Amino acid sequence: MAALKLHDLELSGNCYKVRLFCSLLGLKVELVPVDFLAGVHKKSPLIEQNPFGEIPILEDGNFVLRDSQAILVYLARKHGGDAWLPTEPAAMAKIVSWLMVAENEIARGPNDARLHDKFGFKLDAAAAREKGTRILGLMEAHLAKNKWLALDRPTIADIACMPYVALSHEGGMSLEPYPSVRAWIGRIKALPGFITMPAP
Ligand SMILES: N[C@@H](CCC(=O)N[C@@H](CS)C(=O)NCC(=O)O)C(=O)O
Repeated sequence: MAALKLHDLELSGNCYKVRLFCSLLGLKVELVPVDFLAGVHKKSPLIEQNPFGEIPILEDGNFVLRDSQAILVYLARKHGGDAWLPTEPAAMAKIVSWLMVAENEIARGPNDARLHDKFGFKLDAAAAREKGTRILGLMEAHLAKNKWLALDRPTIADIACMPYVALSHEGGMSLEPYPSVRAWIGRIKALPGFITMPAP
């Protein structure tokens, strides 16, 4: 049995980034599907594991961790040495700056637009698409000059930011105007161990 257990939702980009990173690291992880529509993540026992009422939740033995970015940090440092999250101050800070983008601009942009369009969440879709357009433009400019987001190699910055950017079309935002962003997604897809998100 795998030591790692992930409380998971197939269509969640936040869960997918954890599944993807486990695969890139060659880690076995037991997936525990959460009945999201039934609100299982809002009830005991999951609500005790994550009082925020959200998934993903990772269990590593007795250690329980919420938040996809925090989970990437944990797995990178526990299993990846310096490859995906080095501790050299400048490198680490650059990576963290992109983890913040995943949680802020991307979450409130393409992710919110998708939640509205695909899952019927009551969100301001126009505002989400405006934020989405801004961050996609910023990423396009950055990736026109850089192969990867934070360092000259893939890091957890790329894994944290990619899923909801790649799913932008599900929130009514085409990636057509962003060739460097599309090329970057292609480079992530070419990494050994890459797995896709299941088709909806
Ligand atoms: N910051 C968290 C956000 C997690 C999150 O929003 N998860 C969604 C699923 S993708 C969720 O569980 N939402 C609770 C709900 O809408 O009831 C992370 O990165 O893991």
